[in-house]
Amino acid sequence: MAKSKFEYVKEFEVQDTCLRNCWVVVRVDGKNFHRFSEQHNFTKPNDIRALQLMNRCAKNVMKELDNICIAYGSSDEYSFVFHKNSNWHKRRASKFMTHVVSQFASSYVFYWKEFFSSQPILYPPGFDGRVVIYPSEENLKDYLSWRQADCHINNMYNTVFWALVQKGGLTPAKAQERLRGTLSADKNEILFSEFGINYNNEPLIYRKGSVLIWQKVNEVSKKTVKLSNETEEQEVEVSRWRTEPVLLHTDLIGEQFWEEHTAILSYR
Ligand code: DGT
Ligand code: MG
Ligand code: MG
Ligand code: MG
Ligand code: MG
Repeated sequence: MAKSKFEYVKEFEVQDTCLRNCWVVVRVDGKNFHRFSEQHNFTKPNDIRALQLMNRCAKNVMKELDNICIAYGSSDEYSFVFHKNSNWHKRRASKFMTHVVSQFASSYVFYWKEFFSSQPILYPPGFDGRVVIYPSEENLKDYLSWRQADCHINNMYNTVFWALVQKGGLTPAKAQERLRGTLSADKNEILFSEFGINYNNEPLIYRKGSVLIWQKVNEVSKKTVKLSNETEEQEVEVSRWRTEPVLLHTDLIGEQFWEEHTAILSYR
């Protein structure tokens, strides 16, 4: 086919191929969720509906896009890991990033009502996205450990902070002052001695964040069949194995998780 004289503009597109044989991480993060969470009356410090909605969106991203082997989320962010052998969209960074962020954002609005039945969504939320490539498994595991350590530090701080404000009657400024310079052990102690809260008994989803990995799940459904030697139809249960994103709230830090789930990073 003859080319138009405008064809040359295509040459202005730049290459943004992610280096081969590297893990590609796309992280999305809610835009100004400080405001979004206030306006939509998220409970503090954790709103279970908001976290479950994030997990629902991430599940959709994993199912709609190719080659995501693990995802990790907490607060208003989610990280998606594309397998190092992925050749999806010729490994173009812009494709990885824009597909993840748009699929995530539309899912957030699409699934909102399933989790916030009595709270209408007041304006369209936005998400930013970034791509980071990690050349070794160690780097990738350290990346995920970093996000989980961040989840832990923030959650512990927020749990004590809001206990001091909501149960202890402190102003936010006073609570902040009280916590300045405190270590993890001090925060545990405040929670336990002043509020009777054992931090280790707080829900895992808050303390560890959420992990999504592919696992075989047995799906049982009912089917009506006509048996060959009978005229009447009969309802039978059929089960089949399907690979689905499965949600875990577990430690990624340390080797145990990776030893128990070797399939995540193995060749596919
Ligand atoms: P950004 O990301 O720079 O556009 O700005 P933000 O405001 O999204 O800041 P970020 O991402 O560092 O912090 C997340 C905000 O989202 C933080 O203000 C707390 C809020 N948030 C996330 N999850 C929850 C929740 O479960 N409950 C409440 N109350 N707030 C939450
Ligand atoms: Mg931010
Ligand atoms: Mg944010
Ligand atoms: Mg954030
Ligand atoms: Mg097209």
